[in-house]
Amino acid sequence: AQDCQVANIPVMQNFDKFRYAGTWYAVAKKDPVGLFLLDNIVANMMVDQDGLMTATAVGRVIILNNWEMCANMLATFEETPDPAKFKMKYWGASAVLQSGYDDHWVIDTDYDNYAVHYSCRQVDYDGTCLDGYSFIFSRHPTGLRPEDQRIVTQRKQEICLLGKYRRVAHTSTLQLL
Ligand code: AZE
Repeated sequence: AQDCQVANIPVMQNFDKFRYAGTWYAVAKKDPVGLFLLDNIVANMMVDQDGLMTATAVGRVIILNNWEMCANMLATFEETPDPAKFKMKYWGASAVLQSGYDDHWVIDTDYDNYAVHYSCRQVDYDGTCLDGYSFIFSRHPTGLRPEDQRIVTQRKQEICLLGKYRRVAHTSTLQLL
């Protein structure tokens, strides 16, 4: 989808939510407008016996008047006709945190090393994304393996976000998950 139409963005084929389960470290992110997770972002995806996908996520945030805190987030996922495209209902363990209902698309993953996530919050009149966010996840807190970097760069380009990412630091001395 080099035309950058949200509707044409290619997602993971034959997505397997059971293999997607487990811990993912955000190694890079493209921010949306407004408040967002800053760093030390770790997501833990789960699938229960009924096949319902849920997640927890943590990350450092700064809310209101420069108040820094660890965001403990929870999410449930609704399936759509495309197995790689979910609707994510999410909320904070604390009421001061953000809650919402976002797309959660899996663009690509090998399940064992990397995953490229995408969420467009607002589609523009021309069909491109006006406001959205994306995470590059790794199974390894140390980052992506060199052999995965090439694939991830290709995917960033296909979702029209090449050059829009910041690295996500993992510097917390706390065990987050
Ligand atoms: C995500 C995947 C796993 C579950 C969740 C995710 C997203 C969380 C946020 C949290 C924002 C919090 C803010 C607090 C002030 C995609 C990592 C819930 C977007 C801004």
